[in-house]
Amino acid sequence: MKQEQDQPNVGRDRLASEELDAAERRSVLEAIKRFTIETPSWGYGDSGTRFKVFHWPGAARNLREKLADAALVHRLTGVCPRVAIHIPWDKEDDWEAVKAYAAGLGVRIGAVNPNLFQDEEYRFGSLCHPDPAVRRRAVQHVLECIQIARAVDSDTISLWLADGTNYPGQDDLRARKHRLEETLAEIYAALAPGMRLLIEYKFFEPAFYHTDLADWGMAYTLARKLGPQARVLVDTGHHPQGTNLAHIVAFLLDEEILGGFHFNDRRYADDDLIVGSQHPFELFLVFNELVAAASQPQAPRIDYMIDQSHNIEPKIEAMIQSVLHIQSAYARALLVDRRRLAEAQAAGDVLGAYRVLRDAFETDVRPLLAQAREEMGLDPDPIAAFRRSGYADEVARARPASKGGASGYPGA
Ligand code: PSV
Ligand code: MN
Ligand code: MN
Repeated sequence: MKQEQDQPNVGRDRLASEELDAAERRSVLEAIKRFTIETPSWGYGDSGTRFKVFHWPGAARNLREKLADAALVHRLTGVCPRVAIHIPWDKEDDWEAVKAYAAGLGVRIGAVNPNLFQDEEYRFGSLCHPDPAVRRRAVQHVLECIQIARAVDSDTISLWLADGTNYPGQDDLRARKHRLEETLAEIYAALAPGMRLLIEYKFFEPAFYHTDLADWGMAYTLARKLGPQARVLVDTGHHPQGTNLAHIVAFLLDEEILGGFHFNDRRYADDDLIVGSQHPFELFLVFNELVAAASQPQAPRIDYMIDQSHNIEPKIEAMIQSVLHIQSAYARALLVDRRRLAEAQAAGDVLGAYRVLRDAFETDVRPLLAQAREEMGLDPDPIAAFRRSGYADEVARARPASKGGASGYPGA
């Protein structure tokens, strides 16, 4: 087999002039500028673990404050124009006014997430509950979220279920599946034309014997049965240890059923730590699959959302840091030399192919990202700009601590 001859052990810097011509560099820069990330309202409020919710001085206490913080993240990064909301955490009476308020700040509402886990009635589940009256309540809540989405001009309902059981025999697993199919069909039928239903899965927590929507295969099956407006959402923290995320992403992309992401990182379980902070190479490999699929003629719509609830760290800065990590993984994936990769793959050059990925991963993309920001009229260093802005002190003064303000799952 042909081994690569011209690869010095020092690796190849993809940003070096002889590696990347001006047109390629320009197209990478433009892609970085176009790539947007949705931030979660619940990431701006106080949240914590089941042991303690630490108050962060100035943490947002209501939807308007969350939108204001999210708008700042957008102003500093230029790529976060949408904010996901959770209902009823973010419930308001006048959605027209919320829409106008958000627009005035330069952002808009993105995915609407129904809470199907916080009511007493949901002890044994929501859409899968054995009691039809509880299932009705859960369906009604999602239908209300569809109305809210319409009112704020959002086209996305993002559904995660806490449903499951804790003990063998607690409920009939197939009956629960049938109930879920029935309730989801009713929800799907109520979607507005063009609206998307993103189905998120998680293999454990808060239920521990079984979770009704445990993995991508179950989400895939339900989405396929429902129809083209249903898609699978991959939350990067919702898999057993050792799962190959890039493979799942490639598979779902190829089946044209991937609809979106909830980004976060973890070391043990659904830790909701800053995306890319623990496993940056894994995040890069996920983006490598996304970039490879984006060059296909029918590039799918994928919504890139952050789903993190910061416990001990400053919330706005953590959000900006998360955005920077995602951008850096994306930029590196854009730099993968796909021609050389294909050649190495065809030649059976296992380590040559690996090094093509590694070269992109090890390229320092910070100057490229700084250039993209400067071209967008932004400070090249959003963290420094945030720290200089005085916003953190300002909100710490203006927002006295509120008990049990915005909380995030779990345990808040
Ligand atoms: C559940 O763990 C989850 O990932 C869902 O996406 C919820 O919407 C979110 O966390 C709430 O924090
Ligand atoms: Mn999630
Ligand atoms: Mn989660």
